[in-house]
Amino acid sequence: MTISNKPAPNEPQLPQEDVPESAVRRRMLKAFGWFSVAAAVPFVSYNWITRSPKAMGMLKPLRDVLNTNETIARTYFSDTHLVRTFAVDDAAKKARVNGYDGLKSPIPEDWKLQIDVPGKQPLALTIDDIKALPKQEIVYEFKCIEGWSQIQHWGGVRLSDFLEKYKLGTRSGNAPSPDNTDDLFNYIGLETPDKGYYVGIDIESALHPQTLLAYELNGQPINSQHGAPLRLIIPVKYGVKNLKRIGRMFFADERPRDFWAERGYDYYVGL
Ligand SMILES: Nc1nc2c(c(=O)[nH]1)N[C@H]1C(S)=C(S)[C@@H](COP(=O)(O)O)O[C@H]1N2
Ligand SMILES: [Mo]
Repeated sequence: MTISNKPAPNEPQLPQEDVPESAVRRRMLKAFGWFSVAAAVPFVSYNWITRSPKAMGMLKPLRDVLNTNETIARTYFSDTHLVRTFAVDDAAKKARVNGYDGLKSPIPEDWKLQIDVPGKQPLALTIDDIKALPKQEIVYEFKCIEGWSQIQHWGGVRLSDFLEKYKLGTRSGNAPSPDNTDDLFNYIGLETPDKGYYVGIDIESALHPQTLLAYELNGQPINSQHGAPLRLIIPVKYGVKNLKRIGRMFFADERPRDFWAERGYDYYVGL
């Protein structure tokens, strides 16, 4: 390479070969082509935004941007965003009770966790099936959007262990895997047996390592007010998402209906 081939500092960094004139012109035309594309982008996107169907009262592309913010707030299978935990002795001896929707009828005597599996027979699991999985305990600050919080001690199984064991939450029917997050449904829906209370949980928060299917409070089986026989404990969310007395679980890409979101609260309600 000779000195004369080196471009001056403020010249475009063209390849160091001999370029015939016609090729230079072609490059300039190409560059101009890209420039016009770039210049047209604002007009095209403006048209695209204003012509798109409205979704949830917002223009869809704008709503998608907001959903992307949600995505940023989530971390797939991450162990690095754990909520603060406490010693068992720090837990309130008597946990506060709040919310009776879906709990007004007696617990069905033949209670089983019903799970809809797309394209397959539904599963019906007993509490013993759930207790057969490794037990996990957590002591953390439970927070209700109404303004109170309390350190509570819950026990159960990791929802992620459960989904892995029963190969749930994926389109393929394989166990959820961090290597194939495209295979995951976007949401898990949960409802009480009488469908009086229901929540939708984004799959990332569902798979969070501190999210439990809980059957114990302070080392004792959960009582009916707190959600016997099985409830969701999801420390990365406010209390509203911690559905008591789970009757049915299902998977969906669209947001499952959500009791408090329908009444004006944020759907995501993450901490
Ligand atoms: N089935 C059911 N689950 C529910 C509710 C409810 O009304 N019904 N209330 C939610 C709210 S707002 C809170 S703060 C917590 C309270 O749980 P706790 O009663 O165990 O304290 O449950 C959540 N789960
Ligand atoms: Mo709450």
